[in-house]
Amino acid sequence: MAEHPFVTLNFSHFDEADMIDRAASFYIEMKSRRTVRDFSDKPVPKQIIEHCLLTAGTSVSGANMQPWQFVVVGDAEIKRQIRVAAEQEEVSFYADKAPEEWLQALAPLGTDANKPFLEKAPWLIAVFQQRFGTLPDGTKVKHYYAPESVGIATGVLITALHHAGLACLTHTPSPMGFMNRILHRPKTERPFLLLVVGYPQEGAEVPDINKKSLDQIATFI
Ligand code: IYR
Repeated sequence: MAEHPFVTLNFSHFDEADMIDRAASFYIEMKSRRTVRDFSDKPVPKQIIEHCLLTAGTSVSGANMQPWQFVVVGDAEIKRQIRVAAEQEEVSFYADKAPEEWLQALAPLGTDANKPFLEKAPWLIAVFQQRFGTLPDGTKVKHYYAPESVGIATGVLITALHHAGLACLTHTPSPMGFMNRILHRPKTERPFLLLVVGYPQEGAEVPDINKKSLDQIATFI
């Protein structure tokens, strides 16, 4: 057996007409995703979250190092601690740290330092980026393209959650060092973001904002 074995690729081919339909209907499905800030406290089965995390784990990563760690919080007391710590950072962000230009950019979203969803939503998923990995023999290995890899995996996770029928919010309190402390993660893991996951509150409202057109986001040459 070769030292680094290869296996035959398992790839699904479709008719071109089917591919066009699949691409267009997936666009329609994803176009309905909105960032939600008003969550219901309705429980979400853990099994759904587990499958969405497995999907995130299929993501591409530098040298297949898979430099991510997802800490899923359903415990009310830990959620409370996260809310307290996040709101503390947010108060100083909105009152002192954020430049006027940033506050103006956020104005259409209607955000402020108050983050009740961190306690109300059934699940918080804290995403960590691992700077280093450890081989089975204990050797430390560098993770290549870790921020890119974790960003891609988080995008896949958000897509999987939406596909499963859940809403989420990408929350990025800054700085996020408290996540290591509260969730007992080592210093070698850098908090990447906090995903708030659940169902929207009945009658939830979202800002009336649009996505850029294809012409604005892509150029064919
Ligand atoms: N982290 C803050 C501010 C914030 C920043 C960006 I960029 C957003 O898109 C939304 C909010 C907060 O969560 O309120």
